[in-house]
Amino acid sequence: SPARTQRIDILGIATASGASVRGCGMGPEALRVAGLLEALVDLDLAIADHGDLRRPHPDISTNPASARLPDERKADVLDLAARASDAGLAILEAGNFPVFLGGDHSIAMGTLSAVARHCLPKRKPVHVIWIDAHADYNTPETSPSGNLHGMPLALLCGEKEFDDSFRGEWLGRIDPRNVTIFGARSIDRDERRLVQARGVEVVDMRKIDQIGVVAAIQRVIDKAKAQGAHLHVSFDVDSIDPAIAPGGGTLVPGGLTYREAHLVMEMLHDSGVVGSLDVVELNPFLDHGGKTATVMVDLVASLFGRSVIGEDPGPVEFVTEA
Ligand code: B3U
Ligand code: MN
Ligand code: MN
Repeated sequence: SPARTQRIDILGIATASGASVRGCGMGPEALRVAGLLEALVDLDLAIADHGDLRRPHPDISTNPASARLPDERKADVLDLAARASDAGLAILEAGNFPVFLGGDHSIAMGTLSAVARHCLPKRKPVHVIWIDAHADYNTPETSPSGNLHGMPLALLCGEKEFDDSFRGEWLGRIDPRNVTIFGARSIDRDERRLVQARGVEVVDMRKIDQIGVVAAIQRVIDKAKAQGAHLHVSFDVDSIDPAIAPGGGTLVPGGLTYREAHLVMEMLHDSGVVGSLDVVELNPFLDHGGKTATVMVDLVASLFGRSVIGEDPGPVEFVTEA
């Protein structure tokens, strides 16, 4: 998606404080070890690595003895979100393309608020494609787990059930009608009611099976293009089938295949509307010898234009439903 001259700026947010399973705080480093930077250099892209944001104390991801209380974990999440928001905004204002490496999915509070702070004053709408097995649209009321990585979209979309302690740049920054959850197969009962009431588009696995991944992703692209929007891609590794991507803490069977996931990234690249990316929930401790990290590196390369033969196969023709 980015113009050839646009630099890609990598920022890790090394935390698992929004999750209950330890390990995804190691995600950014695993993605680097798996060759993320080399893959982008290979595509002749300019890159800068800003390193990782982290809390000064041991994260729950690295030190069982420090397993933190819910209030402390919440403080971690909010602090990192605020810092990711400012750092992300600086990257965008410099004209660069931010790639945010999680960390658990709570980091999207910060990353998407950065995108909103950059785009909305310029009257550029923000669209979000949330590629995930889950909807991450719980509130403290609806959440069965209390884990904040299940709540970032609800906060960003301005749900009212968050008390004042959750205030920050993220609150209500995103219009729920500009959000598509893609690849969903596990949504909690009350969470589903909220998503439906707010007009969030949910492309669940059944829909992908029925209409096909090409039509499903093309609809998202068409919607974003029609509005001249900045499209933010928030990619949770658990969207992919666990057989291919075992390195996650909340796996759900029946996910995207390797080929579906790549086609999604290739079509998003060709659309030219993607302006920012999260790669979240990679848990190197649960991964099988870097298998999931490697898949994610390849998927990011596809989003930035890697192709087998270097030729666009041409326009896709199909009939969409009204
Ligand atoms: N919806 C459940 C499960 C979950 C959401 N996101 C992840 N897991 N990674 C919850 O806890 O909110
Ligand atoms: Mn998620
Ligand atoms: Mn998920």
